[in-house]
Amino acid sequence: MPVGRIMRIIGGFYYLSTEDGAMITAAPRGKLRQTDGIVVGDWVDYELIPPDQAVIEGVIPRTNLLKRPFVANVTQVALVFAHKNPDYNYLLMDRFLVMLEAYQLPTVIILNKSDLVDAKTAEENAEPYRRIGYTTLCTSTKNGQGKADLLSALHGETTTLAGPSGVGKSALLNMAIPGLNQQTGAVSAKIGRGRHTTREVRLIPLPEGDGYIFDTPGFTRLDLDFISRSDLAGCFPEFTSPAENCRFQGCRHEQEPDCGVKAAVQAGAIYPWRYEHYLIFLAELKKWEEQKYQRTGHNRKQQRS
Ligand SMILES: Nc1nc2c(ncn2[C@@H]2O[C@H](COP(=O)(O)OP(=O)(O)OP(=O)(O)O)[C@@H](O)[C@H]2O)c(=O)[nH]1
Ligand SMILES: [Mg+2]
Ligand SMILES: [Zn+2]
Repeated sequence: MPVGRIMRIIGGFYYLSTEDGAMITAAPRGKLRQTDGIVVGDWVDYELIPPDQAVIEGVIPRTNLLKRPFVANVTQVALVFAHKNPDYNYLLMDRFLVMLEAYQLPTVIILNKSDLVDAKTAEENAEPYRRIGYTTLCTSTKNGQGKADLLSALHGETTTLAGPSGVGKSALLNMAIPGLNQQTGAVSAKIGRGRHTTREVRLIPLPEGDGYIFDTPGFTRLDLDFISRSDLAGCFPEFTSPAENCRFQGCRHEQEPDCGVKAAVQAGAIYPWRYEHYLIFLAELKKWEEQKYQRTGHNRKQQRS
């Protein structure tokens, strides 16, 4: 049976790319539809209904399935932020990074709109993340800066873009892929945020079979409620080695004495703002866990009466 890849899902229609690169529309077999089990990025078995339609018979087991963005079979994530317009926001950036670390996929950071800041500011924005160990590119779709770096980062991978609305994800794809014409939308001057121009996930093949890339809708709100408090420190890669010096196993690097992470902050080996962001997320998770506990406790009481 032939195998194809799901490139878009629009209004219940599945757009499938065949082995020879043709695009056909497909419908899932009844029982597949019920399980709601087809995601952009899936490889599927299909039966061709000539000339250009297909019935999807089954989904080939995925290597992974991300929730936000909602995509399947990814090999790396490119996190896109803008140096300016919308304002560069370290806290939101770290929030995204924590989510991506939890996915355990290689992550590249792209700081776009370099044309809107001077070279020194761009470098100051990128430097900390390079030091932490992330490959960090500075790009501009207005003057072509970083295009070669971007292409080499995408080479051979199935990359998903992630990031807030309005940072230039779709514009970057238009820069990377000749002839592509993804819609882009101006950032609102009034609220300083993107307008959610990209509405659905789309998988796009790179030229010459060089890989794939997902364009995704931006999101600005991101709750980390799917991470447990004990896993949070593991989402800050630079905490790992200092945490080996903590006196207590399971140290949360909060109030505990003889904490290796706090010592590393004091010694200047961990950026104080990264540690502050860790504490902010930790407090949020605590609140989530308490709320969840109260809800389940409440349900139990209701059941008893
Ligand atoms: N100055 C400048 N503007 C850019 C650059 N890249 C994109 N833009 C502009 O930023 C705005 C948003 O770009 P989009 O590509 O639509 O942003 P997006 O991240 O795809 O946004 P959503 O689809 O809403 O998630 C558009 O007006 C682009 O023209 C850049 O490098 N420099
Ligand atoms: Mg877009
Ligand atoms: Zn500690």
